[in-house]
Amino acid sequence: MSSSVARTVKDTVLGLADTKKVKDMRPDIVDPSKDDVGMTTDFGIKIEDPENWLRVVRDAGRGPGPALLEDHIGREKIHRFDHERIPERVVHARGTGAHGYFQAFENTGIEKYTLAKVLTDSSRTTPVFVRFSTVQGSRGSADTVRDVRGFATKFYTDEGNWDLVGNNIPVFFIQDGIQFPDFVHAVKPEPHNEVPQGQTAHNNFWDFAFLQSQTTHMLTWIMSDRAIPRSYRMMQGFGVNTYTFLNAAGERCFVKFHWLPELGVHSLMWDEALKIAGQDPDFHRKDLEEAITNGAYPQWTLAVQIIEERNEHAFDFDILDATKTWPEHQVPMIRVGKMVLNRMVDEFFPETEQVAFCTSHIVPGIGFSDDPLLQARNFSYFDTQISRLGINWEELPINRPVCPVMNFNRDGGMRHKITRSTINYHPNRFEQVQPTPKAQGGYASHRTVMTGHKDRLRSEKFQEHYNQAQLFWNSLSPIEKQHAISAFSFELSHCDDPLVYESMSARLAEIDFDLARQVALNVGGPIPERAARVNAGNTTRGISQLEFIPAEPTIKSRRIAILIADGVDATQVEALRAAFKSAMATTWLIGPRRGKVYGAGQTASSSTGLWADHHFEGQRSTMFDAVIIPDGQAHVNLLSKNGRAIHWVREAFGHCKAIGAIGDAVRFLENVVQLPGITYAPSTSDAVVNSYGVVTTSKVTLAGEAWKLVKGDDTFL
Ligand code: HDE
Repeated sequence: MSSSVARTVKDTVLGLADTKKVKDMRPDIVDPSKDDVGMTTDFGIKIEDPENWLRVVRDAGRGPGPALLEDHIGREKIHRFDHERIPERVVHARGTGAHGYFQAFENTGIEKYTLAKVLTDSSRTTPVFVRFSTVQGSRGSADTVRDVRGFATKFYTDEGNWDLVGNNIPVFFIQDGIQFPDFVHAVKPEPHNEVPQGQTAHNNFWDFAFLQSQTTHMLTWIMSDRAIPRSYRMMQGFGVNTYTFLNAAGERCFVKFHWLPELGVHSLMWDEALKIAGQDPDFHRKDLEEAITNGAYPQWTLAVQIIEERNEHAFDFDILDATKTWPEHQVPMIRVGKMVLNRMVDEFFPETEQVAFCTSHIVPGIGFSDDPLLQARNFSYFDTQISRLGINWEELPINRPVCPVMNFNRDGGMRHKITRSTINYHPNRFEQVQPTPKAQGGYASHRTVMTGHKDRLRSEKFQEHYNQAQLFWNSLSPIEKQHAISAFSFELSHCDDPLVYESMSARLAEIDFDLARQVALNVGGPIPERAARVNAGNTTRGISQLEFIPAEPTIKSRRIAILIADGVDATQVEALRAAFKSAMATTWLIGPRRGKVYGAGQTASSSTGLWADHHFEGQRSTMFDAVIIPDGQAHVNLLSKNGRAIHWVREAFGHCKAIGAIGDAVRFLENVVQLPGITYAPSTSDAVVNSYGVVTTSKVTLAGEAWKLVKGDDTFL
């Protein structure tokens, strides 16, 4: 009964999410809450007893004897269980996904470059499925580790599936796909002891990183705050590789894809990320689910950078080199559409685990470039799906296109489709299944003249590895630089081979003298006397997270804790909750115990009281974006004697969170918690201001959303 009620609510909330893809999958959905059949085996016979194996009963007094292999029902159950696991993804094993849609903006002018209808036709809504992931850790690893995040989008277009398989960082470690297995072996847990999990902080990774100086630019990104996002919803996404667009006139240009999050780009602090990894390893997974189920649908703008074919060689870097960005001051962004995620999956395994992306899945109007990393990816993704899911993986509900599929590919393990025809080849005497001419939508590769000789090499510009690492570094704000210095120091401290940490900290002098000196001091590397190369101080746009603060900061989907104890002003708490709810933030009452907490004048015997969602230990400050302490003399007295409550607020302060106090609670902050640098509002006001934000009874402003980018006070952690 209760589950069918929950189900109805979910469907209503997500009514808008009925995209063509969601409808396409509907026949495959079974719903036990609507079951009118009862329990059956996989071959459909009704089961009478699923709890007792078939046994030999010798006589009534002695109880049952041996279990019989004959029990086909018991055997089937065990067989199915024994084979539940499939290989996890060789990289990006840990992830979560959601459904949504993409819609092109009007009048973008993008048809000048591409004939891809998904990008040019603003009247269309294209269903999407997005899977976010970490890279290094296995399926059960924690969400908040320092790592690149995968951002893979499957567009179910009317012209076939387009998979934009990107990351939250615009460059990659290596330039040529032939090195991918070496890179992945080096980054993954070491082979002798399978350590460490969900971390790059080990000898083998930094050994490879040093020996392959092409990694340098990427290293600066993963040691920045980008590698510890606050939420998947607050990350940029990048296609990374260089693709091509083809327009109706047959002209080609080069393109890079970008996702810009509506909520801005925000990160955790490192101390916070470390703690959350233990306190709630599913933090990002739950965050996505919480936002979508509350109707705060995450949204991104798709933007492209375009370089016309004639300008391919006009830059001092090779535009096909995946370790380079196209700096925004040189190549501007064109915003082409928006993506909204508005529906969680019904079941994790058949959707999120079985979704399979392929960079080789492109639609007319989009093509590849000669980027050697992309070419290798085009081979690798299809190949890995065969070992993960079998050759018929494209028939699985989550993977199959929403447009017709018709060809003579046949058979193979686990074929689902049944084709009614005497013909399974082309050409055939009945002219069944004909190719489509380009003019009517057939995919045609760009006609390109090719001459050359076979060789294994990279172009000259691929040999330059430090310019953009330095550009990135220079473009960070001072506090972002401090965070990156700490990150390099943490990682290299975990390398115990001096050859590794000494050589790598010396390499940093190629980027910046100050960076190299501070890291060397921290980790015991050789202290450089001068920079290894001149730093002219060039900067570019689109690097510092400060640039991604939304013009109108919002607390939509933010988690706000209200600290309470007995004697709190319950009416005020209710008012706070209502105000935050109307701003689409979630509020959580944190008290001395989970259960009833009584406001001034309320008693256990009356039916009044507030329900605390968690006790102070149950959910730490790390789980929230802001904390507010309401008025109430007795409650403030109780909080003042509670070490955990005091630490709660101090830790929130250390993590640069907005903290608010009302009435008597101001005294708690001032005299007991003793936070430095706070301007206490006049006693008549209900607001408290600290350098990290403003909290009033109706509003939380997270210091212009730059709140994580000031240096936290370590002494409070
Ligand atoms: Fe991947 N990558 N990759 N990768 N990658 C995989 O495919 C590979 C690269 C990315 O949520 C695998 O289905 C090669 C860059 C994401 O299911 C595998 C090379 C970027 C995901 C594979 C790269 C990515 C993967 C493992 C270098 C950012 C998760 C499982 C030539 C643009 C997709 C799978 C999901 C997954 C190969 C480099 C992003 C083995 C050979 C660059 C987001 O095929």
